Amino acid sequence: MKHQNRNIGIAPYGGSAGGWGALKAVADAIRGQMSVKQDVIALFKVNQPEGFDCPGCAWPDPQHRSSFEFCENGAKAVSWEATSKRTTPEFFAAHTVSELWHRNAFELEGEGRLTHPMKYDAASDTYQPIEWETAFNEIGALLRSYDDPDSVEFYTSGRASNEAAFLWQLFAREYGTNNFPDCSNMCHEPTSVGLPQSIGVGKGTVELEDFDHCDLVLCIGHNPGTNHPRMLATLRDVSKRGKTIVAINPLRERGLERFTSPQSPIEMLSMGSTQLASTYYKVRVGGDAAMLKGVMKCLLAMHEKALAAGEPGVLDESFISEHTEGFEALKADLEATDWSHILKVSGMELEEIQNIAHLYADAENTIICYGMGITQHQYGTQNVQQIANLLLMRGNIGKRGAGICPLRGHSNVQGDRTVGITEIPPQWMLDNIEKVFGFKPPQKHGHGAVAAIQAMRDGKAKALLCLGGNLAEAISDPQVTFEAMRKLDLVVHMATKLNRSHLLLGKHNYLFPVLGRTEIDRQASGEQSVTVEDSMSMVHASRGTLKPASPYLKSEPALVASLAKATLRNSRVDWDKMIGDYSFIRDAIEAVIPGFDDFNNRIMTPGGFRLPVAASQRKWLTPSGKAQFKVMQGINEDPRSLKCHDLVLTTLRSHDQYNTTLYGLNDRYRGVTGRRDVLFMAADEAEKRQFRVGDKVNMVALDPEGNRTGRRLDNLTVVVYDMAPGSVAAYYPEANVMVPLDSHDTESGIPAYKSIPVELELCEAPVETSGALR
Ligand SMILES: Nc1nc2c(c(=O)[nH]1)N[C@H]1C(S)=C(S)[C@@H](COP(=O)(O)OP(=O)(O)OC[C@H]3O[C@@H](n4cnc5c(=O)[nH]c(N)nc54)[C@H](O)[C@@H]3O)O[C@H]1N2
Ligand SMILES: Nc1nc2c(c(=O)[nH]1)N[C@H]1C(S)=C(S)[C@@H](COP(=O)(O)OP(=O)(O)OC[C@H]3O[C@@H](n4cnc5c(=O)[nH]c(N)nc54)[C@H](O)[C@@H]3O)O[C@H]1N2
Ligand SMILES: [Mo]
Repeated sequence: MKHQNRNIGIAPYGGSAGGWGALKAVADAIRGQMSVKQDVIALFKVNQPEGFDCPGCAWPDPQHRSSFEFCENGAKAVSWEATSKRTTPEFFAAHTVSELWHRNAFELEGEGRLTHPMKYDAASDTYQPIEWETAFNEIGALLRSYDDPDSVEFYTSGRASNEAAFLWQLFAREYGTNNFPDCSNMCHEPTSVGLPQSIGVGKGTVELEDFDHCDLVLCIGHNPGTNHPRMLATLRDVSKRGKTIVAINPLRERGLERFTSPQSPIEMLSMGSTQLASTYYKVRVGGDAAMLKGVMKCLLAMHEKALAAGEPGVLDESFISEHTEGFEALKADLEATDWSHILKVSGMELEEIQNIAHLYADAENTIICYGMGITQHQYGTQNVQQIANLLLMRGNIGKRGAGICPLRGHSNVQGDRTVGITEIPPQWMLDNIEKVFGFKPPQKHGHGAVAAIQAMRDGKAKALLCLGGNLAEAISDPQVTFEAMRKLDLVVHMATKLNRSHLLLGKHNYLFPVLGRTEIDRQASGEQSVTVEDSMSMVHASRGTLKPASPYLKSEPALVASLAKATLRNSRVDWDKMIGDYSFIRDAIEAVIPGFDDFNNRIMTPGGFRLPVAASQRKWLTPSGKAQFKVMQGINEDPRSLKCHDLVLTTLRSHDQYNTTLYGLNDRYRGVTGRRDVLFMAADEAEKRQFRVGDKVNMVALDPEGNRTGRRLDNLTVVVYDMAPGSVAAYYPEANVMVPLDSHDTESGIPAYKSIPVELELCEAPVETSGALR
């Protein structure tokens, strides 16, 4: 095969997603990380009514579960947490922080679970153990010494449970700030900001059962084979019902094409598979808004043509007039957008866009799923709103089998938002906190993730407290971010495993080990459960079953409460009561956040309960009470790439990673083995530049004028891949050096990780792997 070269770890993948390959990958992961006894107990309890919620993704669980829902990447996430390896005080004593800084994510997390509370000692350049109480008192004293509560940043990663997140926001707000940078700011913020304007709620409107009744699923800009593997079982059922799945993605992703269900003995034994997407359209990176406007423009034309012929139109006019506003403005915008522009920016053929419009017009019920391919752009919010527009045109929101389905990332990122982790809190939330707890929370809006880094860069932030995550590597622009973090006075991390954020030192640094989702959490009243909310607003309980990795671990809620108690003098919150029995935290959530009525009882039901999503009932919580068609100016979701249209870079996840956590160096479905320093490009693009597979190239970022910037990633290995021309792709987080901090969505602030104008040059002689590509 022309583009094949096994010696460099690049060879096309011929199999389906799932199947025996997935079973083998799990077996390898478990052998590497877990003891056998634990793995059996752990895996069989994932996403079971009495077990723990899988930390892998936020896809919901089917109500009628098979004995366990097998998922390769869920199993990897669990075995990674339940590892028998430990990062002990002896390990820290033997390695200076400067030395550890040169290790990559794979090596750092590969050391295993953190076991003791640690504090950085500058004299020896090592982390050293510290007593919990001493650490709390020191941190409390520092936090009290700052004049301005807004100089402290409270970061949250989306793994935190509702209980931990609720206490976290309570602590920060009683302390006096709404600074809540969180991973949602880098993920589905355009959904949280864009959908309330469109349909009155910042969440998806579908339930899992809707997939049993849909006729068409459009999958735009997400990669379920890797990132939401349990979704493949749902798509397989849609396909088996004879319904249509259309994938719209710059890269051909195996997980969207063919799937072998490990739950199906017939498929497994016959080496068979189910075809998923019936049609696959390769949109250019950053071309979604153009494609969506094109589809809507086709619908308008089809509608008018049908009416002229005396046939029923394709738009749902009665829905539009009864439930929406702004249609005329949208229509005028679509009419003013010319086809040549749409085709150029989307990189698609007119017939392809027409085909999508016809499939959509023919379907009674349509669901549109989308992920980071839509949100992580400079106009990510407007992108999301174009999807809502398309659905509203045919009344596809608030009816069975139809709706909008943002695929959330972290397993509780949606729940954290629901219970108050937001830098732009609604007034009712602040009022309820005041009513329930008797202190007045700050009214001023706080910092999201980018604003928090800007505050550090500008010397305005004094402290960063992180409830999980790896902010330094997850956010854009490491050049600016790393230096910004080094200016801090106080840095506190609560984590399960060591990562590079922990090695970015301010003046006072603490690293605290926490219990993971898989572990037993015992407090004064006995073993505790926590709760999480999935992508479809289902809230359910999660209870760990494994022995904690170390006797010194604290649960996240307990740790947050200890910090709050040590910091806040005369706190109005009874922290000990809530920590003794988490059901009191849930009572407090119920009192503050609408929709959690009878919370403690309702989580006793297997599968939990669904939070109300008004738009699902066609109740539009917008100022006018109607759903809104939102006009996007122009069609370019990344205006910075307007003038230099040659090549745009997108950054994505491999099959062997969980965000900044690397389980390994393979990307099985894309045919890459043992390396991450690759650049995916279409055959045409490679040929145009006379690059061959395996060639080494340097990539340079361009500014909006098309001039070269100082941002570059050197020595990337060319991988020819079936993907849209005009686009290249590299892995996150390595490629974050290409994304400037101030390159973000103007409305939601999400970093524009997914279309960066670039230029390539052939390396004459391969240079040493660049510093950024570790
Ligand atoms: N195993 C595993 N599971 C995960 C994660 C993980 O890292 N590993 N991360 C979790 C988290 S936090 C999240 S947010 C989700 C992320 O899940 P996804 O949304 O699937 O995330 P990505 O891998 O960033 O990219 C998604 C897809 O977008 C496509 N794409 C890139 N640019 C564009 C574009 O401009 N337009 C369109 N239409 N498509 C584009 C890429 O080709 C890729 O297939 O997964 C969650 N689940
Ligand atoms: N270029 C580019 N950048 C991106 C993205 C992209 O697509 N492209 N995606 C963005 C997205 S969608 C997201 S969500 C962010 C991810 O941002 P983060 O959530 O900040 O990052 P993670 O890599 O998930 O964090 C991993 C760390 O979390 C800790 N951890 C794991 N489990 C637990 C736990 O149970 N409790 C606690 N306290 N800690 C735990 C471990 O120490 C681990 O090292 O990255 C964003 N960055
Ligand atoms: Mo995410």
